[in-house]
Amino acid sequence: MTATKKVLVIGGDGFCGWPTALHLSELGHEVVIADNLSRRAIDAELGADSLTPIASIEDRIAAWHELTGKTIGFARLDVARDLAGLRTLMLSMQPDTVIHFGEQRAAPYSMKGLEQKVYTVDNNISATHNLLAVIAETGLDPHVVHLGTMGVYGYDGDGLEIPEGYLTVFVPGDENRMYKRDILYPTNPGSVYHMTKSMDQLLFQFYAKNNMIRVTDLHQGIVWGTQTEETRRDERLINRFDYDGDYGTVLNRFLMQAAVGHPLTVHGTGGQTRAFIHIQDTVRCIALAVANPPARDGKVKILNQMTETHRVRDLAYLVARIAGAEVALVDNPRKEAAENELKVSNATFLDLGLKPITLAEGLLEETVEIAARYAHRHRADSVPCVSVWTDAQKPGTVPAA
Ligand code: NAD
Ligand code: USQ
Repeated sequence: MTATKKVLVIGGDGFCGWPTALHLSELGHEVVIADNLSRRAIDAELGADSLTPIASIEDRIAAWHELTGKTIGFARLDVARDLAGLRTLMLSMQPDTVIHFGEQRAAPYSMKGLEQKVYTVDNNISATHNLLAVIAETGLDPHVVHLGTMGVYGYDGDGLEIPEGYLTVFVPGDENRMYKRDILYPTNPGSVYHMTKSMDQLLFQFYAKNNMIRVTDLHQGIVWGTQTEETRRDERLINRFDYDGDYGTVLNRFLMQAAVGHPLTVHGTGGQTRAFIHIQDTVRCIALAVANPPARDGKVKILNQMTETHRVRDLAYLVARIAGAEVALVDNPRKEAAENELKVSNATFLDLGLKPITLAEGLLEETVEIAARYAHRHRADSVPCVSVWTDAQKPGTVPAA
């Protein structure tokens, strides 16, 4: 039996946040979502939309109540800008756990231009810092669970297994003495978005040391899939499925492209190796993190939340084989290593009992249940990746003053 907790889910209307809120409510926790609905606003700005028809947050919550009798609270709140609102909510709710998903999470969007770079840094750093500063100032004692990213480690690996957050180094000193240090694994972000997640790590490190705030930072890989046990109970609970060039993650993009007969857009040679996790496992991992807060020892607990690694071109050929699509090698809009190796330790979640869903099991179901079923809703002009990493890749030259 799970101990019931009061859980505040910041960013609980998003792709990972919504199914997490439902799962925690299903487990008997008292859940409140705080979200400023910026993700829906960015869809409108980009002229993009979820492939799946997502209901409004009010309708989602009402449907969950109708089906289960359980209540999820909702506060429309910008945690990056409304410091007083965040403080009031925290004091009135007194959460045992705060799960922090509330950041701008698309690397291509963060590289689109001046405004998007500045917005991503302002939003993500202020959201994280406001939360930590409010906890420190009020003396509240929630366990903070943050969704970080595997991308903080960088992707120029040569096969060294990436540990869970910390690297033990030995530095030779005087008189043959060796000094041992546990340091944060050196960050090597590949986009402005990933850079904000690297900066978040320092904020967590400081507040854990200075205020003894208990923080679990989940370094998550690329999430694929759409539905979880809870979201598939009713169409009004359906999760979002991003496929556009900014927010669509690679595997979901390939599935949708195959469903509409678009060649699968492999960047460069497709030699990039990345870490992946199914959305159902995301939700399970977060429930495990909520149930297992770290000791109050001044150190952030960092877990790698991923289950498999794959090379992008292998994924493309796998999807092409299952769905009968063509593969196209397109110019890479990003600045990233053409090929990399990736080995990752995910020992903690496996030790806590996670039984991962593998690509081999889940891919066909996802193709039929979601990509093919909602293919008619896609907007063809949202498919290409138009955000580029360097000015040299942009057509035209110097912008107007
Ligand atoms: P998402 O964009 O679907 O959801 C984020 C939610 O946060 C949205 O509902 C948005 O409206 C809200 N939000 C953003 N800024 C806010 C603010 N200032 N105040 C209140 N709400 C705010 O993203 P997601 O895919 O659900 O990702 C959630 C978290 O998980 C992110 O922090 C992301 O970095 C991390 N993550 C995601 C993936 C992935 O593949 N989707 C992988 C690794 C890590
Ligand atoms: N890619 C293609 N074709 C496409 C789209 C992407 O080849 O059509 C390639 C990219 O060039 C990249 C790889 O696929 O090499 C992954 O791209 P992605 O968009 O799926 O993932 P990424 O930009 O890294 O971001 C996503 C989430 C982000 C999260 C991150 C986890 O949007 O929130 O932090 O995955 S990780 O990649 O482990 O850092």
